[in-house]
Amino acid sequence: MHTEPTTFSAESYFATQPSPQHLQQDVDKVRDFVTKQAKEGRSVVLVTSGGTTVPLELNVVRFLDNFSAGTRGATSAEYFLKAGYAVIFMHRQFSLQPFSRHYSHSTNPFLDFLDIDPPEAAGAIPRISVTPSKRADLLEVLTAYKEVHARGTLHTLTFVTVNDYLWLLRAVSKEMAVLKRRAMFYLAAAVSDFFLPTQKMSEHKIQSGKGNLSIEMDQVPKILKPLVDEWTPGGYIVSFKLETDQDLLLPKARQAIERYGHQVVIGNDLHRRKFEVVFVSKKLVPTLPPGIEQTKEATQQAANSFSEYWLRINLPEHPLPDAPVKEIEEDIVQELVRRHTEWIENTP
Ligand code: 9Z3
Repeated sequence: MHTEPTTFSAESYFATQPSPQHLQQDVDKVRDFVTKQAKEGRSVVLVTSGGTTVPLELNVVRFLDNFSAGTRGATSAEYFLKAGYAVIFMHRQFSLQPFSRHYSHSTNPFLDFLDIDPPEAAGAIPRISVTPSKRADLLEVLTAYKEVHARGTLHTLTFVTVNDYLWLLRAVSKEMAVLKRRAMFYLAAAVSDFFLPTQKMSEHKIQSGKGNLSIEMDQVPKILKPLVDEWTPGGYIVSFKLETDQDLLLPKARQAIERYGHQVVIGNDLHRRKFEVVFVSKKLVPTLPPGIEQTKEATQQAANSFSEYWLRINLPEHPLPDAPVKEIEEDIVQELVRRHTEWIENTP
């Protein structure tokens, strides 16, 4: 079936695509969380994490997915919490989460950490204990996890489809607008560029009898523009740009900054993302002392140039099984916290 592609603006998207069922309940909880954090004087970061799906049928059997395990988001959330931020962790259902990520089912199954001790008396229930070699690591993660829960600084939300993601992002960012400069957005989720509007979806499972399958998808509206201009003016916005062609990384990151006018794009190459990223931002036009005027050319040049900051870590080629491995997210978050703090202090 061939239908004309529709060009969706953010406005026409939300006017025509259905909102997720639990949106209002989710928003109410986010509002309570933001109010509490604002009262306690904390900065709040929205971390988005994991890939979005694009269902092909209304009774969904098949869907398109975006690559992301959720490592970047879950790991960064932990470092933001450590730095004193409150975190709204908006992630793809079943992708990695802060703290529990250390014991994910495939890489570090937690059942392998537990021992069954012999019962103390006949008929008694056997005790379960943690394997001695794993205790120190578990204690560290568990302590941080319990502290965060006691302070109430982590709030978790889930999405599955790109539609859930867009509705939630808009609603959460509007709630965060009250935080003004204390709100940070760390958009690490891998978001589909294409989607199938509900009006064009087949109700039932697409049948295979007709031979080839061709589907024409529409473009997901560029959501960063209204996020920057309308939903949360004043927030510090960091988006990620993922490429597989290293040569496209800088041009695409610069293009995003130019188009949306937000604070930072972090560019990462799919295969190098665990040890190398680049921060791209617009160069600030320097404020000159009173009485001194900058030439037109110099102002123009400064406004058109980008600052690029490469962040790299050395990863061991053959890491030892139990040796701690440096995580690049620690340095990414440290750099962002520094920039955000400076930005809060220096902007009127
Ligand atoms: C990223 O680039 C993330 O860093 C990764 C993290 C998805 C690579 P993992 O979860 O991977 O640790 O396995 N996220 C943003 C990807 C994205 O969809 N960006 C859009 C784009 O590139 C703009 S928002 O066009």
